[in-house]
Amino acid sequence: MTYAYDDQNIFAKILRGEIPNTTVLETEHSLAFRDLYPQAPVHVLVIPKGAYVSYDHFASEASDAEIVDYTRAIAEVCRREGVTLTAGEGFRMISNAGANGVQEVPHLHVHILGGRPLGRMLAKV
Ligand code: DGP
Repeated sequence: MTYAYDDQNIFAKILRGEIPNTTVLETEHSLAFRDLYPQAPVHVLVIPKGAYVSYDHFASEASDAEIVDYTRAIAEVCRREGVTLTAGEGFRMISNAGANGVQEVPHLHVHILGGRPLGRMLAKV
């Protein structure tokens, strides 16, 4: 079973320069930009430039270079946004996948949220 990637998703369009974004960081294999509908004072999305749907897709099929670049990009975004434990008050990372994860955009993205206390991880439903 292979992962199906839809290259018409909104983040693929951002990567192709078809839709504008507010970039926080760009590296060889990754792009970080501000979420259009921020849910906290800091709300940055970090995506790999490769065509990966979800974190498990990326973690199983990306090259070592892509994985290192992406992981370091996340650390650099945390540093630039002032939410690290060395300089700030912490953050939450979320990566939604598929229907149960309520993923709206089918290109891997990690949300980095911070700048205020974020409450418990999951609301009771
Ligand atoms: P998720 O549910 O995890 O797939 O979250 C998708 C996020 O993407 C959501 O927080 C809103 C954000 N988003 C949707 N469209 C755009 C867009 O065109 N630009 C930016 N910057 N963010 C977007």
